Formats: sequence, structure tokens, C-alpha cells
Amino acid sequence: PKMFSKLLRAIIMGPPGSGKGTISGRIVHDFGMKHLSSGDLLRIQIMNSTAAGLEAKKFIDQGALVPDDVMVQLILNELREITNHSWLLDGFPRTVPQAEALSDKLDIDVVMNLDVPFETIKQRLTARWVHPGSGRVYNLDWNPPQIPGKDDVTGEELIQRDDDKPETVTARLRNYENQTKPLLQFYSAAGKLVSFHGTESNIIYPKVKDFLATKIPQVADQSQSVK
Ligand code: G5P
Ligand code: MG
Repeated sequence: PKMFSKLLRAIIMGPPGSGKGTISGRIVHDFGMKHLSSGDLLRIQIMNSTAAGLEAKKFIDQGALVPDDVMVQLILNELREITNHSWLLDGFPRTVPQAEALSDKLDIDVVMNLDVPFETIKQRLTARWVHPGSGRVYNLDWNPPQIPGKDDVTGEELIQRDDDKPETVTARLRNYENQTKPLLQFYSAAGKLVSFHGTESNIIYPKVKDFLATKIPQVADQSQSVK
């Protein structure tokens, strides 16, 4: 309906460790979009030992992709719940069949691709620590937590992801190349793709912000249009 025509449906893509979570956190802060990370969702399912979580863990720990049907069901269920808010999808879709299943159900407005070289990425991931409850990400070299090992906001324990071991990172990058990169062509052909090239999130983010500002009303307008 017209009322919600200002809502934006956006996807953020990029190889493992390219800064999707980091940039998404800034977008949420500046634009108030809802952030839905497929990886965070899976990790919550694993923590809660759900059937889907236990099944997914086998793939994640090997750096392989979780089967399409499991992912499509999981994400579409979540998106159905967000009816009156702009959203930002992070980590989904990751294969062409996932993208097709999504576009069968919903129109996507923009796809932002973080084009960060593999060499930059590899060393980042072994220094990453995360807050499992919120998905907040830290890096011991780059943005360490204020108190070592603790989340800045809640004070809860940070953990390292099981799939950040060097050999698993290599598998994730290979799978990105083979299975996810073809999506760039899919969204470029649909006229949705915008790429941001760089090696530093602090340099990439201002460009993302300028771009999104042309697509989405500022936070104040947003909260008015939402309720
Ligand atoms: P995820 O969770 O989606 P990935 O591999 O796509 O995992 P990841 O690792 O979460 O992506 P990111 O979000 O792109 O990376 O990057 P980030 O966390 O923001 O930044 C990485 C690190 O670099 C952090 O420590 C951060 O602080 C630091 N950093 C950021 N910017 C800079 C900078 O400028 N400089 C420096 N020095 N550091 C910086 O998926 C996990 C698994 O779940 C399954 C798969 O098995 C996948 O492997 N899965 C799916 N399977 C099938 N289909 C799907 N749709 C799936 N979604 C998830
Ligand atoms: Mg992430």
C-alpha cells in the first residue's frame, strides 16, 4: 500500500569478512533500518540447539553453505514479521536459487556489494570477536572492546566464531567465489547492484551513507512514516 511506499528493502553483500556486519551496524544507527543477518540467525539457532541449528552447524563448521531450502524458509519467515519497517538483509541471498526464491516473494530495491580484496579479509577474521546475543563485532587490531573479552553495551562475554579458523576461512572464501559471486551478475542484470570498492570500512561507509541518504528518508521522517 501507498502508506509504506517509503520503506526500503535492501541487501548488503560481500565476501566473508568484507565488513557486512560492521557497515550494517552503522546503517542501523544512522537510518534505523532493521538488520537481519542470516549468519546471526543461524548462530542463535545453534546456541538454542534447535533442529535447524544442529543441521546447519555441520555445514557452517566446514565453511560450506547451508542448503538453500533451509535458508529460504528461515529468512522468509523472519521477513514476514517485518511489515512496517525498512530492512537490510545481510548474508542472504547467497546463491542464485536463494535470490530467485526471494524475488518470487518480494521486490528488492537495492543491493549494496562490498568489494573488498581477499588478502585484506583473511587476517581480519582471525582477530574477530563477537557478542553472540546482538551480533556486534569487534576486532582486536581494529576496534577492540573497551574491556577485553566483554561486550561494550551489555558487558557480556565475547566469543570467537568456530568458523574463523584459518582453514575454514579458506573454504568460505572458495565457496563465495563459486556460489555467491554469480549473484553479482544476477542483480546487476536486474539493475539493482551498487558496488563499493575499498579496503577500509571507515572509507567505505561514508560512501554507503551518501548513497542510502538518496534512497531513504532520514531517521526522523522514517519514524513518522512507520507509525
Ligand atoms: P555469515 O555470518 O554471513 P560471512 O562469512 O558472510 O558470515 P562474516 O564473516 O560475518 O561474513 P562480515 O559480516 O562481512 O563477515 O564482516 P564483519 O564481521 O563486519 O568484519 C569482519 C572483521 O573485520 C571484524 O572483526 C571487524 O571488526 C573487522 N573489520 C571491519 N572493517 C575493518 C577495517 O576496515 N579494518 C580492519 N582492520 N578490520 C575491520 O555466515 C556464516 C556461515 O553461515 C552460513 C554459511 O555456512 C556461512 O559460512 N550461511 C549461509 N549458508 C547458506 N545460505 C545463506 N544465505 C547463509 N547465510 C549464512
Ligand atoms: Mg557478518
